[in-house]
Parts: sequence; structure tokens; C-alpha cells
Amino acid sequence: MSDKAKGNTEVLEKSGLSRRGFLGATAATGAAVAATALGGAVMSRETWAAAVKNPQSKIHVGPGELDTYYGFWSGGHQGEVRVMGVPSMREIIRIPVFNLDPATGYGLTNESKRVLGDGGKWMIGDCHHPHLSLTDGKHDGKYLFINDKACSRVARIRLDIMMTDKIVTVPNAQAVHGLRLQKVPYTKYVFCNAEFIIPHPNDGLNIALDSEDSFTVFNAIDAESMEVAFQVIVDGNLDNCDADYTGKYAASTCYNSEKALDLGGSMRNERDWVVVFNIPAIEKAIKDGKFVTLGDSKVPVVEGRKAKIGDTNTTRYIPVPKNPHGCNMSPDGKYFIAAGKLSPTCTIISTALLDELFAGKLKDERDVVVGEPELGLGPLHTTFDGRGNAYTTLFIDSQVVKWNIDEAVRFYNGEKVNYIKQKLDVHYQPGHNHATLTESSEADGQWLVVLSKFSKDRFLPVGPLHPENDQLIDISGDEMKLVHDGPAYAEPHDCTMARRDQIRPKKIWDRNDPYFAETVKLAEKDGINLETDNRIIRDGNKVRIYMVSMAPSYGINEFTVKQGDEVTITITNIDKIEDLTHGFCIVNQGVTMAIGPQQTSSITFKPEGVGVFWYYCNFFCHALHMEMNGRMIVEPA
Ligand code: RUQ
Ligand code: CUA
Ligand code: CA
Repeated sequence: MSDKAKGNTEVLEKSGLSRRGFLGATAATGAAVAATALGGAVMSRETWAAAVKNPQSKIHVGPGELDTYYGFWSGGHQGEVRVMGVPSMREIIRIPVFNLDPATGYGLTNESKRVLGDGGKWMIGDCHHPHLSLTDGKHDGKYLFINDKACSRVARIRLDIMMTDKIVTVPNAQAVHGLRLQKVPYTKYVFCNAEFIIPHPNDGLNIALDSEDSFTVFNAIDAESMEVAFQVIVDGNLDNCDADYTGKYAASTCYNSEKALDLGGSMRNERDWVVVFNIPAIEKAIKDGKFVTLGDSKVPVVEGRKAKIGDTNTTRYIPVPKNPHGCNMSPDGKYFIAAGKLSPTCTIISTALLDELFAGKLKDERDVVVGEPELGLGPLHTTFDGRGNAYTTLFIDSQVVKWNIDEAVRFYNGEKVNYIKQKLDVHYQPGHNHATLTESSEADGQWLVVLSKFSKDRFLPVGPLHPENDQLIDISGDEMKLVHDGPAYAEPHDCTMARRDQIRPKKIWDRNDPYFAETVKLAEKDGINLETDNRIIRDGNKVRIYMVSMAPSYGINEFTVKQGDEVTITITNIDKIEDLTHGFCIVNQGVTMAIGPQQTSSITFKPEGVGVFWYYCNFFCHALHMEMNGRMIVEPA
């Protein structure tokens, strides 16, 4: 510790204002409260009893009570993920993914830049589809994956620390849109669609999009290594996708079978299709060497176009009505359901018939269709309650329709049954909807979130740009009941929910966490013990500053560099108290980062200008938080 820093700490010890003296009591009380809350019931018995009588009261999660479900919301073109509590619909925290986040320094710190890689040059993203990893069809609490349509990427969030830890840019592709996970036996692959058709190579010389060399690809990303495992060339384009409960099949919708370049053209065909991918057949084709590579990428690319698959048997194309959108697997594993969008129908595809389809035992691809219920105008996405009912959003009708799947199948077979159970107005123009645990075999039919694209008159006016409206609907009874309007900033496309016992985040960092392991390695090279050392190392025009932080002071409260130096500041927060995060912000330098308890964070920059620049802690950490500061002195060169 520098003399000045030592001085600081001594003053505090003497004054009795040290961290322990000051925060100890409150921290202990806080821990006790948290322990009770976590060990005890989620809602009190009285709350639940009242809730049964009045569904509205069920969403009231009182002070000190915890929500029953974690919700993970995509942040749309804000490029992040938002963690919500359901049913309270309170936003608990945000996880930066593709966006710059000044609160945590994501996009600025060396640790986050390692995660972002080359893609970090664009701190934007367009997230649509957040999905939680599974083992045996149940959420395992390990990862959340999300797409970035804007820069063709896929990110992984570690749920134990709720931070993005890996990002891959998908090669040979533009606009990664639909994304879903292999559910069985576990999430080995992240399946995702590249939406737009591009020429290969896309070198500016060959720009005809109707040629054989223009196509898009279906992708499988290895969930552990986050490398693209394979790509499959398809006819048409790709929109949304899902995976089945055997681990064998994935399916994607295609709205542009026409390969059209304008709106009219993409609506020309009465039917587009759902393409079904035979994962073992694709893996076999790769093993047999039946693949190519494109451009600089080493990813094996397998042929999946109808006229070109030969005996590889990688795909099948199932005609479905006009410009389908959502593709959803029912939690019983029986059906892929494609939403019609321009057709008022959903198409029910039986997974039980897919083996026969691929074995060539069916006369027609349409033979796997076992139902095509008429639901209303503009069906976009379907979700499930685990009791045999499906809930489909109707964009044009501004409704959610609840319908019974088996009855719709019976109707298709000629039986006179009314499969429509209820239509509920939502506000307005819904896109995705999502029921609790619906993507797992444990779909429990408690809550339905409907992500309405327009909010119009539902909130206080805020100018021309309106929030979206995420509506919460109680689906635990026979009837859907709308219970809550939730404004959301542009723009969650989709969300996913898990029971709170399925997500197990850490409370403080583990010193061995891989998130900052590289930074620890670099410090070791400098002979630094991050937990105790406060030192300045000059290495040519590179200056490395190592310090600890402990409320309410930094290990170094003044250091000097020269104009033109490249400065790296590495701070280790040696506080061990839950919730005690420090910040580090240098005024007028664009430098800011968070350091959680037991975390090491680092940031590299070239100071601008000369003179004295104060730095300070920007997380309120202590009664003497305002006093937690220091100075960087930049001497003229
Ligand atoms: S899509 S609103 Cu980006 Cu999920 Cu359907
Ligand atoms: Cu440390 Cu405020
Ligand atoms: Ca079309």
C-alpha cells in the first residue's frame, strides 16, 4: 500500500469509521433478512389465499417478498438482457451483452473486451431470442443464449454471475434471427437461423441474389466452446426455429421461399415452408466428409437444399401457408407449431411422423401436418400451458387466442369440435408471448407474458417514441385474466421464464473465476499479488497500476503518468461483503468500471490532456463513499 493509501486507512481505523465498524452491523442484519427470505416461502400463505380469490392480488409481491419466477427479457436493439421478477414484473437488473454499459464498464474493461472480441468495435446489437440451457428437457440454470440480428452474433450469459462470457460472430451469414436450444439430452447445440440471403463469396463482384451461389444458412453453435459446429445451406430464407424433445430434429420457418427482393415478391407464393433439420444426418454427412467450407471460415457447411441433399437426408421442406413466422415446440414433444402470419392459421406438424418422412415412407411432405386450425388474423407466436392448450398471438386482431391442440387435430380429421377456448384482447399488436416454463417439459401454465409492440394509450404519454407493453396474464384457471401492464424500452422481442429454484447465482465473486483469469495471469507476470499489492509498474510508455479497493478507499490515492502513456488500471475489490460493489471513474477521461466484491477489473486507456484528474467511486458503498477518491496526475511529455 502506498504511504498515502496507508495513511487513509489509518485515519479511518482511528476514527472508527473503517468498513467493518461502519458496515458490519447493517451487513449482518441484511444477511439475516436475506437468509430468511430465501429459506422461507416465496409468498406468504395469506397472500396466496387472497390470490386465489383475486387474481390481481397474486401479482402483488409485497416488500421483502421474492418473486416466484425469474424472467429473462431480450432488450431488443438496446442490445442487452433484462432480468425480471415474475409475477411482480419488476426489472431486477440488466445484463449488458452487445451494448456499452457505463454502470459496469462493460465494453470498456479489458475483461469485457475479451468477451466482445472483434465485435466490440460496434457497441450495438439487436437481441430477439433469449433462451435458457436445458438438461433432459428441463432448465439447468447454466446459461442463457441470445442472438444479435444487427451484427450476426450469438452471446452466452453465465447464469451464476449473470454476465456475458462468450460471443461468437457467425461467419457466412447476415442477421442471426431465430434461436433455440437443443433440449435433449442436453444443450449441446445452440440452433440459430441466418435470415438474409447473401452471395457466396460476398465480394462485391457477384451480387445476383437469385443465383445458385446466393443462399442463407442454418447454424449449430457448440454451447460449451461457442464455436460454430456446422452450417446447413437452405432454400429460401430463415425466420424462427425450435428443437424437439428427442434431440434429433430442429425446424425453422421460411417466409421468403420466393427469394424475392421486395415485399410483393415475398408474398407471391400461397405457401412457404417449414424446413426440418435432421441433426444426426447432418453430423453423419460431416463425418463422411460431405461438406464444404466457405471463404476464410473453417466451419463445415453441409448441403440442405432440396435438389442437392442427395442421400445425405439432411432436410425436408414442409409446405405451410404464406409467410409463416413463429416456430414452437409443444412441451409434450408432440408438435412443431408454425404460425401463419399472413394466413389466419397455425400449422401443426407431428414430430412422431418425422422419422417416416426422412425414411421416405410418406407420399407427401404435407403428410406430417396433423392440424391447421383457423385462429384469427396475424398469428405470430405460440406458447403452451402444459395442459394441452396453446396460446397464439394475433398481431392484427390484437388478441391472444387460447386453443386446444388435440381438439384442433381432431377437427382436422373431420370431427366437429370447437378447439377455440378463449380470445382475449391485448394492448396492442402482440408479437411473442411466453408462458412459464413453456420451453421445457415442465411447462406449468401459471403465467403468460404477452409482448405487445404498441402501447398507445396505456401509459403516461412520453413523446412520439412509446414504450412496448409487456402484459401479464394469469392462465392458471380456465380463463385467461389480464392482470398487469408493463412498459418496456425498445424493444423486447421475446422473453423466457424459469422457476426461481432453477437459477442459482453467486453472491460474491470467486477469486478463481475465469471471467478475470486472464487479468490475474497478467498480474502474476508483473509479480503482483492482486489481493494485497498496491503498485505502479512502468514498462516503456506502458504504465500498469495495481491497487485494491476496500470501502471507503482505494489502495492508491495518487499516481503520476506522462502524456502519451498507455495506462492500465487493475483494481481488486477485497471487500467480502455481499452487495458491496465499488466503482472507479476518472473524471474527464471516459474511464469507468465496476468492481464487485472479490472481483478484479481492469481498464486500459490513453489519458487525454495534462494536469490533475480526480478519480472516484461511483457505487454508493459506504457512509464515506463521497470521500472514496484519488488523483491521476498527467505530466506533460
Ligand atoms: S421474432 S415478433 Cu424476432 Cu421473435 Cu416474432
Ligand atoms: Cu466505493 Cu463508493
Ligand atoms: Ca412468402
